[in-house]
Amino acid sequence: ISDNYPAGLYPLNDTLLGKFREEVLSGLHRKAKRLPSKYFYDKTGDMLFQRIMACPEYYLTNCELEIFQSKTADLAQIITSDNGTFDLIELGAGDATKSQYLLKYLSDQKASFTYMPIDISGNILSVLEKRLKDEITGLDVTCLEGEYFEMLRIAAELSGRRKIVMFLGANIGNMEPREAKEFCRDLRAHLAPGDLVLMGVDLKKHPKLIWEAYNDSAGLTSRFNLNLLHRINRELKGDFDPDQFEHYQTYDPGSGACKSHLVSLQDQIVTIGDSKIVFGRDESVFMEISQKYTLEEVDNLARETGFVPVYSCPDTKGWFVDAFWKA
Ligand code: AVI
Repeated sequence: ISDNYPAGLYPLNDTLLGKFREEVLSGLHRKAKRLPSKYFYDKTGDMLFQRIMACPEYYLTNCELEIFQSKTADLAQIITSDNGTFDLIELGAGDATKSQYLLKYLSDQKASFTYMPIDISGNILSVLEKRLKDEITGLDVTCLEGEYFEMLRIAAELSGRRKIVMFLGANIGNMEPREAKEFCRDLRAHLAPGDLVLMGVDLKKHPKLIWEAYNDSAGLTSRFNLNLLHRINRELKGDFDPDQFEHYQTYDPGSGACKSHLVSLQDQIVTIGDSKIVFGRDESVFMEISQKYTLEEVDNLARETGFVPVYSCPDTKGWFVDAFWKA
């Protein structure tokens, strides 16, 4: 994930474009073809993701919003429980839709802290900084533009206080469980004993609800996936015919793996730059994992990666959790 980049960074610079090409081609040359979902987020992808978050089937955003709006005092209490000063760091802050409620509450309580949003897009950060400063008087904001872990190192140097690191929105779910573990271990290595993590995780629930969240009736998730083919055509000189691919979603209630695929509707050869890729009819390309966990599995993930789970804050339906882990 450290070389991941969040929504809003486009067009890609030459280095990132080279990486994009390399990852797309190596994924499509594998026996079981795959494409990296981190590239979903170009301008159209960002817009589609905003629309997904607002669509009736995609419950995740509302569940986490409910936690931040109605359990603000609980969250704030854990953060301020040791009476010391702290800094609040958010990985991939985006527009801080959820965390702003916590920031406002802590600010109103006269807590002394700096909010440090980390994002690779300076543009997003400057918009965020202006908005928060306008809406929350006296809020101390230090934006950190760059890779998550590199910026976390800088945050630690700047801060010298206890760090509260938020990683919200079920972003951890877009990593395979093995990658998620590696990410959490890396995160732990960047923290000091006593620091806290607030991790937003989508929970296992009735399989139909999960499946429908990724098969919305307006077809937005399908467009979100197919948009990557359009992006490859535009940025990597490809000639995909997106009409010849169909979105196919699976959810395995046992493992909690919710996976999206694109299925080739015919035998076809696609050119990307100088490379030719052969697709058989019905062959699928694995696009994205949105891993779901039980509360117990969330606690286990914490323990296996060097944290102590301290407090779980689920929404009222029990569909989503924001969990505090202590380093
Ligand atoms: C960003 N991420 C947590 C979303 C998810 O639920 O996995 C991305 C997404 N993919 C399809 N719909 C939403």
